[in-house]
Amino acid sequence: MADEKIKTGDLEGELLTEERVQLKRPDMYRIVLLNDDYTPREFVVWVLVKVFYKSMEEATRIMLEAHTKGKSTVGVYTYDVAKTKVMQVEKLAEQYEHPLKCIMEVEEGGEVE
Ligand code: TYC
Repeated sequence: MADEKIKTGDLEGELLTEERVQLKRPDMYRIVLLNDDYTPREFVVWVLVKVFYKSMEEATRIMLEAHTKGKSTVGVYTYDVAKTKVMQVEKLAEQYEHPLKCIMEVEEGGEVE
């Protein structure tokens, strides 16, 4: 299914070239929330609800995982969505003067089967 057959150069029925193109899923970006010693827990939960549309329960779970393990996955998004959300977190953190950080990690899109 991934192998798209492309026929090119059909010249008077004599020349027929076949080319196979391997399709690749788009790269996706994992947003990872990083722990720090200063950002209040309630602020982290509030950001996760506002920016990532998490429920209070899920936001609390993610915040606690970052708090205890050092980091936690918030979600996996397309590049533009991930970039926008990271910038929104940066802006809110700066506005409220907290050192809260999240990072983007690329998840390479594999070949389509
Ligand atoms: N460790 C912070 C505190 O004790 C809370 C916190 C949790 C900060 C998760 C960042 O990603 C984070 N106030």
